[in-house]
Amino acid sequence: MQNQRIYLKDYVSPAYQINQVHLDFDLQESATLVTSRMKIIQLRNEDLVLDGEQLELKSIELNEKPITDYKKTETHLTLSQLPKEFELRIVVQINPEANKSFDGLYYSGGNFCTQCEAEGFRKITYFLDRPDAMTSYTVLMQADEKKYPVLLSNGDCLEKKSLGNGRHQALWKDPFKKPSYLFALVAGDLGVVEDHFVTSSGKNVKLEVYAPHGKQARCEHAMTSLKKAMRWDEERFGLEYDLNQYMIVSIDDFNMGAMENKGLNIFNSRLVLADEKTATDKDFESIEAVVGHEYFHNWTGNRVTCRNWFELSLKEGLTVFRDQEFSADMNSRAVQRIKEVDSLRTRQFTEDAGPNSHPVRPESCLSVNNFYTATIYEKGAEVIRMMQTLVGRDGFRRGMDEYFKRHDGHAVTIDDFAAAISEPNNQDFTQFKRWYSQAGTPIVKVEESFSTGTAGAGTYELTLTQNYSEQHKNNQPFLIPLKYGLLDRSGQEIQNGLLLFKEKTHKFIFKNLKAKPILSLNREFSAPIKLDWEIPYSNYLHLIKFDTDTFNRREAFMTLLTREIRKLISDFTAQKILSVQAQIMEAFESVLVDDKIDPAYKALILTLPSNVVLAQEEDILQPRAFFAAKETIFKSVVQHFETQMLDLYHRHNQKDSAGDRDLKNLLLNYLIRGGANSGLELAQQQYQSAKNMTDSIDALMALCQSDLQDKNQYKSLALADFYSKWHQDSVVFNKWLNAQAGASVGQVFETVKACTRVPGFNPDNPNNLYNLHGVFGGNYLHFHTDQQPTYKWYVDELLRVDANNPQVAARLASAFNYTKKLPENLKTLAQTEIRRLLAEPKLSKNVRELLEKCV
Ligand code: HT7
Ligand code: ZN
Repeated sequence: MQNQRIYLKDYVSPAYQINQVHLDFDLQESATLVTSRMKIIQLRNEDLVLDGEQLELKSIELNEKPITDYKKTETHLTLSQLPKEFELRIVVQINPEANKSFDGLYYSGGNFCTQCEAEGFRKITYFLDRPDAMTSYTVLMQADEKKYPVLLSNGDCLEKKSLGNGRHQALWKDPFKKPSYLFALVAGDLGVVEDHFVTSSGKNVKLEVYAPHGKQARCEHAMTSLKKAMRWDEERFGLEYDLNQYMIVSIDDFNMGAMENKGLNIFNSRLVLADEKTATDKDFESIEAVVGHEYFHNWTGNRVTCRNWFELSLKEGLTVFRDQEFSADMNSRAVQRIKEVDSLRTRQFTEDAGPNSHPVRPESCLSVNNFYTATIYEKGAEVIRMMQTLVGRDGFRRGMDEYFKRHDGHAVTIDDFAAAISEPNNQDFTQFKRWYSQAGTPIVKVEESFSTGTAGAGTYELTLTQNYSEQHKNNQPFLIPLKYGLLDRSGQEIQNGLLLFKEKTHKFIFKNLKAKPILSLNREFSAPIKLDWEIPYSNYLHLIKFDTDTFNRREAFMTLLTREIRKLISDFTAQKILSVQAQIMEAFESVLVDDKIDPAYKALILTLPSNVVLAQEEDILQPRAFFAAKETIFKSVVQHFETQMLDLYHRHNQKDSAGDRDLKNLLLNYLIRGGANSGLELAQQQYQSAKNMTDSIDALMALCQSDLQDKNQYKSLALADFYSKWHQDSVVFNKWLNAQAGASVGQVFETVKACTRVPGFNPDNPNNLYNLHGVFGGNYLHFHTDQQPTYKWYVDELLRVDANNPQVAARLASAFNYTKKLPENLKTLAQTEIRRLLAEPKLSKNVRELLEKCV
């Protein structure tokens, strides 16, 4: 049963409907009693099969009479010969304190809390734990009055009273039907920040952000973000909040980012708690985005939910698209789009090129928890964005209105969504929907030709061909919407528009042109594809200077750099001397000296492509070659432009925006990696004088990347200082772990192991594990080595974590995604360890499903 594959094609709707459930929690740390009273009707004459795991069954009553003729397995409870309509009362006992999976009801930092998506509710009580089973909930919880003064659940609190015996209770009712994955409960001793929001129709909504006492000041940014999100959803999509109260609770032990439980969001503390001293600019940005994301789920996910987990992208892809649009409206749209695409390329393109490639709507799985991928989320969002491009912004709004009109209160499919968008816009999405069913990143080959005519009547022919990688070679052509522009030699834009590229090969013809234009293709990254297109250096330089599309202007720089780095990688492998071509320095200069470029945008232009993105194009992953190639670029830039860079650093150091800090800290990194002693001094000064966490951690990170002779021991002093300031802070401490696990120099493996032994490190805490183990697993240079037993240590740790928390172990297992691309010696070492892991009989299906494909 445990390791059985499930298939989308096998979907059948539930045979029973639980109309109402009343849950009664008697909360005790190690022995909580959960009593459920369900009003159920039979829809088909079949057995009732309820999901339930790790539950100690105490009693079952059918219409108030105890029954004993049921079948119980480790995962299900089956009842037969039931009437058409009945009430079922089930009592179970659970142990929240012993639950280190952070799934179901668990105990963290002195608080009870829940995580039910995707299948956590079955660890709380027996139920139809599936998203298409919608039920009305009331919840009565009782707990120790002193230890747990705050008692929260979904919806409205109808009553809260003392029981006079040191315990108290609260009764909550959620007026909306919901699937079990949206259930939530919190009991604890928490501080709160309160505010309110008046909706467009005049309803006054109480807003509350809960966090440990003393951390309320760090909740203000989350609260402001929430209010912005509420207003934005009204303005952009006409969607108003529907309950009287909206609560956010910050928890330290949380497997993912946050959870959109109806009216009671539970958040990983790193995505709530922020002030200048403790959070970076990037943290502030993420908090705004994730608070928005969870809020937007109230309509896209909660009011309209998924029929089953194969349809997960229905809510996640759409909600990521909505949070990206929110961030674009709150910040710089150009910068936001570049960051989205960088993340897509780093996370999703890699996934699609690796052993765990899957379509946005997968067709089978072992563990539904493995569905929470970049493909479902980020590629899912790109597919929605393409829909908007096809029907236009107003058309998309029309479609969204139609979607809620048709499906509010229901559990539906991606096909239902696509129909709601396409039909009111008179479009046929049949071909377009291949984006949901076919995996892989299309590779579009670009060929250009120009024939000169008489008196400005030249013809430009653009031939596009769709190709797919070997593992996706059976794909049928996608409908690819490509925004484009044509520039002339003086940099003027001649025309722009949208090409609908539908066939395997298509020739687009542009007539009446004076000369061969310079093409800017896939503007704004209108389709999630790769371009197979080599253009002369001079064209890149032209686009860097003149493209009006900010995305493609940076893209030209990035492509130019990627080409150069790939050449350096191949030169390194061939043991040639590495040197950077003059045109690259010309490109750097043109950007560095251009004062008209916004600093945040300039920082993005100057950022080198990530190793994971570079690795996608290499057949064999040679960590040393990647490192050497980048080092060569850094050194060359610093040799040419150290003075200009220092000047720029100081100019932006005097200003105080996030963009100024981005640029200044990027320059600091260049100076350090480029071997400039000035960089080391600057990093030390910046660390000492930092007034905010961005400057402080970026200086520390820069010091961790330095291989300059550090006679004053700046690095170790700064690390010791940071540790002593922050090791008791559960959020900030992660930055210290991250800086060391991601370092490119020093005894990184030894340091990582030492970090697991310091006070402050919690070996069960997901954030600690992601920032230490996860970051080290992504450190090409120090993880992939035959000089030290890094793989053995990592597998030992995976086994340890998996025994308690398979979801976190599965995320950490991604370190082995590239195994098949490693050089032979490393591949053998890694696969030996992976096989040892797979031989463990108790290994979770989460980890097994991912790593089976790496050997
Ligand atoms: N919908 C939420 C998903 C989530 C989750 C899934 C599996 C295990 C733990 C989890 N915590 C949150 C988050 C979101 O996308 O909004
Ligand atoms: Zn989500």
